[in-house]
Amino acid sequence: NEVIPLRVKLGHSFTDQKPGTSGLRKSTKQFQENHYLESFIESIFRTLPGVKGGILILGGDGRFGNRKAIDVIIRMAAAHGVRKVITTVDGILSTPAASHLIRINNSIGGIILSASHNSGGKDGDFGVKINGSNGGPASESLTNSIYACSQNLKEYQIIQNQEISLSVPGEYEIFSMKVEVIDGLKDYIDLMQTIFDFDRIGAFLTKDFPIAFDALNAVTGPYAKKILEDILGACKGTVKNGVPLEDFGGCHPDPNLTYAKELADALLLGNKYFFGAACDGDGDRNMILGKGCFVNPSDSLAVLAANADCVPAYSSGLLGIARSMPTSSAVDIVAKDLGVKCYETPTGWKFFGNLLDSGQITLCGEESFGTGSNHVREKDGLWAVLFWLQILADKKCSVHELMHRHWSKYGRHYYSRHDYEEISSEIAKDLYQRVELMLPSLSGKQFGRRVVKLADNFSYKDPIDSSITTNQGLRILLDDGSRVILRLSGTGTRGATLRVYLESYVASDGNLNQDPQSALCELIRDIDYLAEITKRTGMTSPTVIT
Ligand code: VG1
Ligand code: CO
Repeated sequence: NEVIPLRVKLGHSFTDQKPGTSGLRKSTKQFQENHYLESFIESIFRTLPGVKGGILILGGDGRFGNRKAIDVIIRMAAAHGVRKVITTVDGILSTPAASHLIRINNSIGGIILSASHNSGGKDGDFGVKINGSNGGPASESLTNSIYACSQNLKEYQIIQNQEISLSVPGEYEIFSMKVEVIDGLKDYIDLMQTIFDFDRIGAFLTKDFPIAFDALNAVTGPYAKKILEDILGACKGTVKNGVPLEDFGGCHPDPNLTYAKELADALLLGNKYFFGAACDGDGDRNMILGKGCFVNPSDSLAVLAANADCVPAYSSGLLGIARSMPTSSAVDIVAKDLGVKCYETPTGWKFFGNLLDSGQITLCGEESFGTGSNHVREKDGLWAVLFWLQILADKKCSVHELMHRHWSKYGRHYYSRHDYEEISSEIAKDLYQRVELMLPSLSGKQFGRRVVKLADNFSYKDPIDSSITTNQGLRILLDDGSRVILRLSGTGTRGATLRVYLESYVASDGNLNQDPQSALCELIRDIDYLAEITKRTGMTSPTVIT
């Protein structure tokens, strides 16, 4: 078995390898183009600090291309002098579990193969996410350097070798680099047991509290089966669609009311379950449902913060909280009540990293079904599910009751996000730029029956390293505390996606029982008028409402 390091010449450099909100995401077909993956990986290995002699964590969500990419990356890592690659059985590794492995193995970082909530398979998407040594998504400056490297890349280095087997745990050596294949579930599950009181959750689950968890044929299936069914004792069959499939069974692994419809129907229309949850492709997002009740992700963050004392790991209090800018201000009121600081960051988990690392915050979250804490440096779907179950086991009430108690204490932030997907990039750009140009003149002007207090393009100064990130979304803040925000997605792969975030607050003595879409109907109408969404896109309604 002769091992030969090769320098492979690229016919041309790839100029489109710019990572978005979360890694490089492209169609699977694009990634199948000759040398496309290798070009990006080479750029990572030339840019990431500590590659020579370092330890690298590697795995993915099991989508089509996962296995092959792991093979290529192992051989390229060997060629670049990496000391050890730690990967997992069948290459299955959720994003939060990868973050944990990076942290406990003193590694230089990790490569996670996933396009997250985007569909998978030959006709779907593939993606490569890069995480740094703190376990979190690479900073913008690092991904910019990787992108810059890829643009002029002429060749890459790889070891010619046979594939190593990922079917069972084991140790291998390739060109003096160690490859360790480990069980991708164990360390993560151990971590969960240090955070939550499993006995208490287990006792609650086995006593007349039937739940359903939908893994959407993606990465959380094996984790959820082990945790919920085997350890906590929830009945067999609690975990639906629990085997990771290369194409996610043709479904879209995005836990929301549109794409997790089966689960949503079971909870919102059916009578069988008291609690339901789903996670996305790579296991970092979560959707929480109660019987007849959908929990808005922004509210979920607020509820976790308000009830953190139910969880052993957080019982001594929270250091602080952070949310992304478009996330509703529901958690701000809780932070104020708890007497801790609440930070507002741009969209994307990488912006929480410095706050978590420096001990400024314990909890953080995004409106896009992402919640997490300082236990890892990624959002964590199953952790959020366990957090909810721990609260319910403690309060012994329904999700619906818990939400109502919360709103009658803090008031309710009616909130919704309207996504207009796959619009032509040009139309989206024009629409966005037009509103951006209007912003300076909006303040003091009428917005329907409200008045604009402030309108700007959000920028963020990191409180730890003072780095400044600009152009993070158009904000229209209104005189009654309502907000409308426009952003263009940084994770889509086809055309452009316009996101419209809508928020309106009703105090605790107001009407807390409205349907969010009707509570927000004026804002919906007024932003359509101002931004000419219908007129310019020809779409009379959003493609996804969350
Ligand atoms: C979206 C969400 C954002 C999230 C990102 C990655 O980004 O809005 O909140 O952090 O996806 O999530 P964008 O740019 O499309 O709005 V995941 O679970 O896809 O890694
Ligand atoms: Co994800």
